[in-house]
Amino acid sequence: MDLIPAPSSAARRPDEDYPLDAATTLTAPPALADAERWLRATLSAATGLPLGPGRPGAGIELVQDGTLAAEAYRITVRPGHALLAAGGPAGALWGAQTLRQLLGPDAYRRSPLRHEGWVLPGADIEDAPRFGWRGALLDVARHFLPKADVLRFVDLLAAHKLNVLHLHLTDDQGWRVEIKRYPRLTARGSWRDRSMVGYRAGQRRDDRPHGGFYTQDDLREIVAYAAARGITVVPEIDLPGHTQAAVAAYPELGNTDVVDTAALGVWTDWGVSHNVLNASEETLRFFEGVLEEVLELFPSEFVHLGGDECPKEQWKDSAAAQARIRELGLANEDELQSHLIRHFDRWLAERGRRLIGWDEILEGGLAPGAAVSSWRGFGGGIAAAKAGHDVVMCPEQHVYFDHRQADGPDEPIPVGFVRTLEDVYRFEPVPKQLDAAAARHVIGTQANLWSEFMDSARDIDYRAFPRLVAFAEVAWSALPAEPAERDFAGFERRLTTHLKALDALGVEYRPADGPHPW
Ligand code: TNX
Repeated sequence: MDLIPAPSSAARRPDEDYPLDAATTLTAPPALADAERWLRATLSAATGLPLGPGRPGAGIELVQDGTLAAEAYRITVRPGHALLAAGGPAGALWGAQTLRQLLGPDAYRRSPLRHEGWVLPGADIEDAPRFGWRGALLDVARHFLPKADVLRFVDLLAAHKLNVLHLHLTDDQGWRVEIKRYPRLTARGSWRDRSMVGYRAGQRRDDRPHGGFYTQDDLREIVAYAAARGITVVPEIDLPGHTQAAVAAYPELGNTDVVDTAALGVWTDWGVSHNVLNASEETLRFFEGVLEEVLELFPSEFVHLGGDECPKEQWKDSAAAQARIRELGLANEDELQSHLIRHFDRWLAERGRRLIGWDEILEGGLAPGAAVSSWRGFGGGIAAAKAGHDVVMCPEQHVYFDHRQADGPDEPIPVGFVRTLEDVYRFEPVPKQLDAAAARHVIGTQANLWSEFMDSARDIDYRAFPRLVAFAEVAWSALPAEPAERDFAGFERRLTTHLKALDALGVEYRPADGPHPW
């Protein structure tokens, strides 16, 4: 049956196949309407079968089973009846994805190649995820990704049972979220003079302007579309560094006693800009205003406030920043950053949300309720988990998919570490240094797609796939904790079938025998 990610258990019953036809029905209780709607729309487009409404006990039937966890499901396929029992709406959506996979690669097309021969193989499947946070980050700040491509990426995440889309919405090089009370953030902050793909890697330098942003309605649509597929969208508003686009739009946010921020544009270089936020009360109020609108758009429990790579030079040189440090009774610039993060940690907690930030937020003292995205290796995540903070493991050495996946000269842009498909398959998110209690704080894992060197959905497909398939199995399935004991050859065999599904979906993954001419 070649299922990916591998389910907890699956037994094939060759004598119990269920051939589908025009009379096959699809039934579900109202609580599982999202899964029912997705399954009917997707499978009827691919097979041409109408899958009209039916009655319990026959056809494809979705039911809720209170004994299962919310994301867990069980599938029993017998002639004339395919029963999908799920703990809750999410479990039903993951089970629905498995039903599509059981029908084979052609079930991933959007128009039928044939109208007959659709067979659900007789089977007993039980399944539940290992981690509750199975994420992918899209960096839509360095290069804007049009809404239609984001929605397509959501479908691809769902197809792999990944359940968190972390949207990196703001950075030095662009501000991508409409904020009604501060229109210049997008009017000025969403465009820059150069697109810069390949700049520094020396391959392609493009002096065309680049930009774009999502309206609030676009984001509401993305959030709802993702939710109907089991995916939570976690927004990131990066601060106090990675903020030159915001400072260019509103110069009073910067360190005006050190640089002429009114003369700044949106940054047209990679790396980290020194033009960071000032830490005044006015700046805190400004970002509270931003976040009020962000909270209205994104119902996620977690809100990501970045906190990474904030150069402190301007704060060292700024009389205003030094006065602020004294006024607050702080020791240094690191503590000033910590003060900002703690402020927003409290602010979010008062509104029933939780702050998550990159592991730099550990420096200068971590806000009490904050969770950490551990990106500079495992160290930050280990320290945070031991201190009782929740952690999402996304070490750059393992799951940065902007990094190249082979060491040949033909790879499109040779940046970062080489991380092959096999490396990703052998990535273990829970470090051995954690005892059982601390390990429970590793709430999940995430693959990050930074977009300095990607300016299209094609580029993202190439970098993300097939590694995201291996990552999905790491995040979902109960693989041996010891990476060497994982059956990579078995995964590769199942992947052969799955790549046909990706072909049917139109995903331009990196072929095993090397890149296409670039
Ligand atoms: C580090 S991960 C960054 C990003 C870059 C990425 C490039 C993190 C918190 N910061 O800003 O895009 O490396 O791989």
